[in-house]
Amino acid sequence: MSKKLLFNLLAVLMLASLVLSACGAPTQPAATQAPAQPAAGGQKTYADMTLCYPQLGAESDWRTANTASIKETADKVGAKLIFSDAQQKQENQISAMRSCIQQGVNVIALPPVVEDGWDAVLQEAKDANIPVIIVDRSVSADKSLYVSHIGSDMELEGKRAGEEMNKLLPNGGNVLEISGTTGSGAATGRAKGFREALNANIKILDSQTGNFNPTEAKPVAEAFLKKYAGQINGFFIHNDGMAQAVVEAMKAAGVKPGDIKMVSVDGTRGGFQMMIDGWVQADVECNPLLGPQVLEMALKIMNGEKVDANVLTNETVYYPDKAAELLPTRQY
Ligand code: GYE
Repeated sequence: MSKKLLFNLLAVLMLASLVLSACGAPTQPAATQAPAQPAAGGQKTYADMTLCYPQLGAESDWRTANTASIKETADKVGAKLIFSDAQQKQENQISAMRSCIQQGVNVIALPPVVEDGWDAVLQEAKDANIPVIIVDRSVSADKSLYVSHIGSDMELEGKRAGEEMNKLLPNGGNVLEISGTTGSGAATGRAKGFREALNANIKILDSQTGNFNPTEAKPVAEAFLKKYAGQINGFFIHNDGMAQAVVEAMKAAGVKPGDIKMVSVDGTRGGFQMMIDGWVQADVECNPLLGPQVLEMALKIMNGEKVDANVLTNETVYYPDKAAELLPTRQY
């Protein structure tokens, strides 16, 4: 090294030490001052996540929107999704869950078609250390078998429907109900809440299931209109898809919009159109766009963070007066 170079190097070192002491340079080891680096195996991100979503079927616009919300959110955040469609069969959902357990997914988010019969498979997931979030409808299984439930308060929806029917039939009357899938939390809760809220002067003449499916609801509506012709003041229909089938049956039977009051559930675009056309007088909202909440909770669980045991969706009731204005803003 030349003398000049050595001199320059020393000068630089001296200057550096001067600057450091002037700034009150740390006397402690640098490591304790530096921002903590995430340790290997520390905070998980969406890129580490494989989420299993054994969807129950594709029976309604609500369901289609729910599926889209889960898929779009997983795509957006970069999580891997194992999606299946059980076509309304609980046994299909159970085998989809078993396959997810075998594949060692990080989290299972389950929208259960019915309430009962989940204990065994939930226990299997628990034994494999795979946390389960119940989404949308509820289960009757012990709460220790799953981490949380994210979805609507179905009984409250039924109560809201009952209150709307009371307002529509202030002098009482006869109503008919077409309910959702028998044994599902959505149908059971809505039926219960409706009965709790209904005024004593309103009589439920009959109630049949339409399985949340317009094709199955149509013959039920036709039979009701025939059997109870001239006696029906109101319809409580458990979702908008089935209400659309009731409208078709009413048109065919010569019933005019508003002759029979109708309260429906979901708040889909179809529901809004029926309000605009005068067939539905109140639509109780049920929000299917649960993707962001589900994915966010799944990540929290993967990181060992505490999550709420029950996360209820914030919902309202829609009426014909605002339907035309709101329809273009509806996302499902
Ligand atoms: O109301 C109906 C769907 O479980 C809340 O299922 C959901 C219900 C929804 O098919 O349209």
